[in-house]
Amino acid sequence: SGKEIWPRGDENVWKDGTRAIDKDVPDVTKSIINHVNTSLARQAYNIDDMGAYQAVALAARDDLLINWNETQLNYTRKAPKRAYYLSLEFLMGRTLDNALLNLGLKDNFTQGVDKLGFNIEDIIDKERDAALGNGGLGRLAACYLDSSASQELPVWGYGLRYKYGIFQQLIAPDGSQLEAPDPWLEHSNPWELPRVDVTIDVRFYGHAERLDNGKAIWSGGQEVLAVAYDVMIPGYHTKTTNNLRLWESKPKRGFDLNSFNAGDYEKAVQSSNSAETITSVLYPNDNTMVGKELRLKQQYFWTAASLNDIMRRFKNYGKPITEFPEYVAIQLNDTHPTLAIPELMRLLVDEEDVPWDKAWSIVTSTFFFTNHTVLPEALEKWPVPLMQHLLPRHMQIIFDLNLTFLQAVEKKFPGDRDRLARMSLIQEGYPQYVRMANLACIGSRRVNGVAELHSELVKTTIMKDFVEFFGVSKFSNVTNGITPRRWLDQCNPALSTLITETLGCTKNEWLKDLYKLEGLLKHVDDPKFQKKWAAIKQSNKERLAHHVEVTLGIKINTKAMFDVQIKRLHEYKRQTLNLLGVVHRYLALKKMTPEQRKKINPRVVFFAGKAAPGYYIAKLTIRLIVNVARVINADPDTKDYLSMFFLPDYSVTLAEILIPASDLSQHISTAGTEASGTSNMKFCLNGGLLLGTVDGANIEIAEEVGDSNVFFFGHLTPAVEELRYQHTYHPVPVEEKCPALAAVLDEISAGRFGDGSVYEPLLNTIRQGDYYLLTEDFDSYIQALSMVDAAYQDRTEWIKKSIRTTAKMGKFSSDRAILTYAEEFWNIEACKVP
Ligand code: T68
Repeated sequence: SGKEIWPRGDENVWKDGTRAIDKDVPDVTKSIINHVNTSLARQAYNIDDMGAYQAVALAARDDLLINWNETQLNYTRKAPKRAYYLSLEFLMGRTLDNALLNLGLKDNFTQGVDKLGFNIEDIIDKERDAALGNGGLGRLAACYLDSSASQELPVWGYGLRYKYGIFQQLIAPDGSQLEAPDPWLEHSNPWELPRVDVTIDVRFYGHAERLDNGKAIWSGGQEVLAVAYDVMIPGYHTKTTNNLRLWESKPKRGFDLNSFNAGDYEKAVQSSNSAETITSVLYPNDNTMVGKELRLKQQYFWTAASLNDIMRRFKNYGKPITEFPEYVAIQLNDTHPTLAIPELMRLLVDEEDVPWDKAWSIVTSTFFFTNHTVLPEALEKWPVPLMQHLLPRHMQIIFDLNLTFLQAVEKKFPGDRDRLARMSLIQEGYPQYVRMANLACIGSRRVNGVAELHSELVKTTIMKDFVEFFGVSKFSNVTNGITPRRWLDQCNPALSTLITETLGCTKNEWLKDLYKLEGLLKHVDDPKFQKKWAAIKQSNKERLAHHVEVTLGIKINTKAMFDVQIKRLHEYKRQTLNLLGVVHRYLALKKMTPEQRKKINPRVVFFAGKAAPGYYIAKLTIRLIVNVARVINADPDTKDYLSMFFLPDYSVTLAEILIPASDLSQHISTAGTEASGTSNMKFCLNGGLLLGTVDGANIEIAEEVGDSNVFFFGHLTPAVEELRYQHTYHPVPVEEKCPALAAVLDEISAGRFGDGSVYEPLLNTIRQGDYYLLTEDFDSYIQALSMVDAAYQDRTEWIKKSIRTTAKMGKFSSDRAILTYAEEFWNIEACKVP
């Protein structure tokens, strides 16, 4: 297999011209100056930090591109099996620092930039985050791309090039969240490569006319153009530089010339506007389904463009279509790309003339499906009338698949009508709905959850019937991971250096085999090592305090314990529990004498996170956090012992400052609701201790570090269902169930933190129904917080716990996770660039 590819003209001239250079410092400065002069048309006397950032980025990009080209050529030549990661979200954050570290050029660039009169950290700080994601799901996709490239795996990402990423969060004077657009492409983006020659036609609406043998012709409607933008994904210390292809929507034929010529200019641009709208904005919801037509359009636009592109590349291999699954594996990141399943059926049956049953066997050998949540409100379902209108051919295919599938279910479980109704791809009613998880499941070779507990819950709840039908071996677990390059080496360089010195291997070695961190264990009891460890944490806390002082104008006591909860605002994540815990602590402090207070260890509690713009209770939670913080931080009796901050506009970049600075982080979802969590891993990797419920990946973290190094509290998953039943059918007032919590709620209602009536809807979620069981977990939460306090008193013991925690994080490298996908699901191998 594989292809011989020859250049035009003299091969040696070509080779010579494209030879990659290991840039030394003079090469770096030359390259930067060249970009200042030519790409930016500026000169030494009129270049500012922003201009310098652009020139430095272009200089780094040159190296990425040479590697990227070689990598892609190598894939074309060797024609390996490839995997594609389809995700509507890639939460990349900044690129420059990561690119320089991966290229091994950070030191030379630091020196070069210095010679030109700039500071590398200031330049790095000019870059805007690429925030094309909401939270964990999108950041996971970004970590997986880093690991794929670092492990030299032939993996491409496919997503959308949103013009606006996740909204910017502002805090209004009354404390509530305001949203502003995120026009991240305003200053041009050096990390993307427009591929105006790579385009795909995508059809919407129109009609589908059935022919013989299950085939059909889909015609009419609207055609939109998908244009490719390629983003380079460098591996760590390897030539392999993979591709993330993002699609932008464009009108197919400029504007409508007929209307234009008739003088109706407005109508002439209307269709072009509606085409461009498709990729204009990322939907800002996390763990909830919002059934908007434009969102479904995004999903189809992206899956159709990606699949056509994949098919075209496969055809270049020159293999028979039946071998498609031997060369292509496609991972579906949640149900968002599920339309890829009927789309591949359409391509095979309608366009490639493959018989229906053969097509289905190709499809079900190609796709793999990752589920990220068992929350009912997040499970995607689309109204049949909407899908019929937008995608008439796909609706036919789904109905046809459903018929055959239900016949097979009936055969295996004769007469079980309830089972048929549950398993059907269609939920009956007015209107009917298409159940995307059911479709993703039957169309995929394997289905996986993202942590052990979550994968068990997938099998026993939402996919129970499917386990009984397909057998349990179709369902498995791949615990999430994080890239230690960004989440340790890049965000915590001092700790990275100390680890390298201590382990006695190169940085490259432990960053690519994170289990090597266990080597730190022999140094746990070494006082000199402990001191260095503690000093790094301290300086990271000072860096955070400095950042808060510069951005918010507030001074922070860096001797206090830094206690951090940063994640999307969601009732199931229970930021409210944390907040109410802080109020409880505040009230207790107020009751103490000054002498008693002096014995208390000061604590600073940080919150950050965005709320979906339409999520009323989540937004109210932010407002209450901000207003409680104002009162607490201004109280002269207590402010030396307790303060609290809500840091606006949480982002990957803010996380990179917060995570290395945390002594303690909170992951306190109601048991059974957080599929995995990944920031828990990031905090622990940076030596922060974990306070959490027995949920998601917290459980596996505790298994690794040992129960004595984490703080667990709260009810376990099996109890949750029964407790909810009790709350619904035999409710007990909060005053009886949990007096300590009732007292806190009463203080808020009484107006201690501003007009209490504003917060009644939030407080009532606890007083009535209490779906997320705060009243059940509050007492044990407060108890866990006291244990944290006690543990922090013995600082040496705390530092030892911190070292042990980092040392046991090997399992949570995204390299381990991606290699599991590669070996157990995709059946692909590393494809090294010679
Ligand atoms: C998260 N899910 C899980 N969803 O909540 C988290 N949802 O436990 C897990 O660690 C992470 O995925 C990675 O597996 C999300 O982040 C979304 O962002 C989302 C976006 C759109 C629609 C639904």
